[in-house]
Amino acid sequence: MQESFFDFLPKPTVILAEGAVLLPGFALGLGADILSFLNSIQAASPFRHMITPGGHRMSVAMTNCGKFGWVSDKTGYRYDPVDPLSNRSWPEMPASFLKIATEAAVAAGYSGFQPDACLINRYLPGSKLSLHQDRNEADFTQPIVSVSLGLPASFLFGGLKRKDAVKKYTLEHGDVVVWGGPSRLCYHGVNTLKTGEHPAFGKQRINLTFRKVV
Ligand code: MD3
Ligand code: FE
Repeated sequence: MQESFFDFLPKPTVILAEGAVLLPGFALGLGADILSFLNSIQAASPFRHMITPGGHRMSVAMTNCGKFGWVSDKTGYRYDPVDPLSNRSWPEMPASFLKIATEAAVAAGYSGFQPDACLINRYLPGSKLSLHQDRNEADFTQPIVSVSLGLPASFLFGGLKRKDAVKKYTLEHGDVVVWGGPSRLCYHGVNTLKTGEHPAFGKQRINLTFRKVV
């Protein structure tokens, strides 16, 4: 791809909506670290396609690290301290994951964010995530921090009602978004991932979402 003079300038923070702060490239330094931790995490708790309460198999593959993991099956959604595939605790949250999440929260104005769950989503070309709200957590005054790696995605960001208009944003490798305040319960989703090749992550997109569950 063509390089330009401007590639060397840091991209400024973008306020997507009240409480939703995009920090472009905030996690760029973490790419290699994340790839090696992903290998050890998925050795203990492999990526799997969860089943929604409606009986559909999700196209996004998921695993977790941290004290709690997000799980879906025919009985519903929940945060579980045990991986149902291994019947063991989820892999520990790496210190570098925790550090980037808390530093991003501080940069967006949320001090004291102590995530106890990290959901790891893997998108291959063709994967998508339908419009939804994240409301299985106990305290909605706590933000969610998301880290995007690998192939870019077209992200959909709506309002507090499912039928509200959605805006599209491209989330690129290294981008971090902090979703708090009035944006915490907004509907959101990810359009079908397009084929591509990322130099470090190959034909996939990885998204980490850090949450305070209890
Ligand atoms: C806006 N993940 O795991 S990250 C999810 O790219 C999820 O994998 C998407 O939605 C992904 O639940 C989107 C951006 C995101 C995460 C949480 C939010 C946006 C949010 C919570 C509230 C509002
Ligand atoms: Fe979500």
